[in-house]
Amino acid sequence: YITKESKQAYTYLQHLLVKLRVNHLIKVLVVDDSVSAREYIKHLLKRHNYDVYVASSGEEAMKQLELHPDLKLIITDKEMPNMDGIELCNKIRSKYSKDEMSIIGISGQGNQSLTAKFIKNGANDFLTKPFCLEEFYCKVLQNIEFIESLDTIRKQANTDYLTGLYNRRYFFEQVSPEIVKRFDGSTNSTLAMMDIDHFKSVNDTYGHDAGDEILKATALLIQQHFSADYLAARIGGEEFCIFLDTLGRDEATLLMDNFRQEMENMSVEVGGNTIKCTISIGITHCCEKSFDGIMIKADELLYEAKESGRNIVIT
Ligand code: GH3
Ligand code: MG
Ligand code: MG
Ligand code: MG
Ligand code: MG
Repeated sequence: YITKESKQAYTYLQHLLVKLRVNHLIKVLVVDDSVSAREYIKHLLKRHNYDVYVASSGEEAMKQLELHPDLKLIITDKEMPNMDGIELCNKIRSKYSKDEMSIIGISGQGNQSLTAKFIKNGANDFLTKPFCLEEFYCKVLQNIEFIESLDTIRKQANTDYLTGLYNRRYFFEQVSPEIVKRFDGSTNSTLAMMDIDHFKSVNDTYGHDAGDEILKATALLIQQHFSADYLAARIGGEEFCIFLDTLGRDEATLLMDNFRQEMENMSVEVGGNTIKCTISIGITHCCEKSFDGIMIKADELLYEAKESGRNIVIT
């Protein structure tokens, strides 16, 4: 039974619980050659429910990083035998940039230029021992939030707002080099370019909002139809690309044709209307040398599909 006051407290607790649960997913690595220092920092982080990993040397830290490339924060001591904290920062930065993983350097008092040295070598922040707990937690949170907001921005920049699929920019900038590599003929690779048929008339008949609903439904159908090992992007208004990497030529073609059929069977209810659409598909299989070559080939086949009456897969 919740009164008005207790409701506020309840909301606050809920909010807190969400925060605590989220922290469980945030990986933090503590690097210190001293067991007591390591365990103390681990204990502090555990109190805030972070997912904590430890390393007693720079070498061990690098191994942990390989096992957990999704670490959000590394807190490292300065003085350590073999590889010190500064060298470790350098090593980490040769693999992981400042905007995907934060580093906080820790050292005892006495060396004023150490802060700058840590930052110059790739640390995001610095703590001097002995530090007060409030400062510790503030810096940990701030540096994690920095990485998380960049993750969010990156995700938004790569995602098509309407459908939630990858967008054209991600597909052309990030995925294209990978596609070219896979298209070397040694593996089965398929690139399908698809375009909804007579989509302009959907907009003209039922309105632009109804058209948007069709695009969303198409994206959902893609996500349901292709289970694993596929990449889907909306590369234009009503144009989509699917990259398949594990199926042979015939299997991939069949899968695409099944999708075409599902699209034909799909009905979308918008504002009292039942709207149906078909889709035309052009498929390139392996052995094109460049990304442009792959895309031009798929586009030509899509054009052929349109010319031969639409609602068809051409390979
Ligand atoms: P075809 O079978 O030859 O592909 O004909 P089509 O009408 O689908 O092709 P056309 O290129 O003439 O028209 C595509 C239409 O898609 C025109 C454009 O207004 C619409 N469109 C592009 N982006 C969006 C969008 O985000 N939402 C909506 N609702 N419509 C869009
Ligand atoms: Mg030490
Ligand atoms: Mg089009
Ligand atoms: Mg067109
Ligand atoms: Mg079209």
